[in-house]
Amino acid sequence: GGSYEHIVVSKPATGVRLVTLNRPKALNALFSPLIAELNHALFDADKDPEIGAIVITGSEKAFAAGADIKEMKDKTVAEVYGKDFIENWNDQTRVKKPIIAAVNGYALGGGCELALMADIIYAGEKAVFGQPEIKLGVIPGAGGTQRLARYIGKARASELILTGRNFSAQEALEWGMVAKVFKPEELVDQAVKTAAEIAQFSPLAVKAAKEAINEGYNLSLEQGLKYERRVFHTLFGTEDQKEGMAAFAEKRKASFTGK
Ligand code: CO8
Repeated sequence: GGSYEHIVVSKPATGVRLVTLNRPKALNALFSPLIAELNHALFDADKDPEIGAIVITGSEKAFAAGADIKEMKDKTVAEVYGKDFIENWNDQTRVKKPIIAAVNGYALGGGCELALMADIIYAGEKAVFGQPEIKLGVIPGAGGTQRLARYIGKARASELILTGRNFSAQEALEWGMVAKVFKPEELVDQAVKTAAEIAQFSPLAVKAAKEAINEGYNLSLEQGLKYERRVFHTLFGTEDQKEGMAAFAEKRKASFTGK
C-alpha cells in the first residue's frame, strides 16, 4: 500500500486486509482523493484470493468526521448534479467480501454513512455517531435517510436526522446498528479477529451469505426466502460443501479451498 496518500493498507492476520483512513489533520474528513484510494484498496482486496474479509477503521479520535465541508461548501448544483458528486462514494457496497467497520471516535455525516455501508459495525465505547447534515443546510447524501431508517427504525432515524444530534456507541448497540462494543484500544484487534474467523470459511459460502442478506433488503420476505433457497441449493455444487460436511462427519476441522 505504499502508493496511497490518505489511507494505510496492511495485512494484520491471515486472510484479512486492514484499511486505515489516515487524514488525521482533518479528522479523516472524506474527500474525493481519499474515497478514490479507499475504493481502489477495497476492490484490490476483493480480487485478492488470499483475502477473505476486510476491516475499515480510522483513528482513535475519528473514524471519519464526515464529507469534507471545505471541499463542498462552494459547489453549485451544476457541479454536484452535473458531475455526480459522491456518486462513487458507495462503491464499498459493490465489494463481495465481508467488510467490518471498526469505529472509534467520530463517525459523523458521511463517516456514519460509510460505516453503515459495511456488513458489520464494531464500535469503541467512546464512538460518537451522528447525521449532522441538517445543521449545514443539507441532508444526508449517502444512505443516512435510507439505510439508517431501515436499520434502526423510522422514528429513531427521523429524530436523529431532523435534530442532527449525536448518538453513542451504546445507543447504536441497543438499536442493533452496531454488533458489538469494545474498549477503544481493543477495537481493531477484535475486528481483525472476527475478520480472520470469517476468512477461514469457504469464500463461496461467505460470498453467498453476504449476497443473500443484502439482496433480501431489496426484496419482499417471500422473494428473499426464494432467493436464499436458490443460493443454498447452488452451494451443493461446491467442493467446499462436500468438504465441510465430510469434516463434520469425520470429526475433523474442515479445510476450505474456494472450489
Ligand atoms: N470537513 C472538513 N474539515 C473537517 C471536518 C469536515 N467534515 N471535520 C473536521 N474537520 C477539520 C476541522 O476543520 C479542523 O481543521 P483545522 O485544524 O484546519 O481547523 C480539524 O479537522 C480538526 O477539527 P476540530 O478542530 O473541529 O476538532 P474538534 O475536536 O474541536 O471537533 C468535530 C471535532 C466535533 C468532529 C468537529 O470537527 C465537527 O463538527 N466536524 C464536522 C462534522 C460534520 O458536520 N460532518 C458532516 C459533514 S456533511 C456530510 O458528511 C455529507 C455527507 C455526504 C455523503 C458522504 C458519503 C460517504
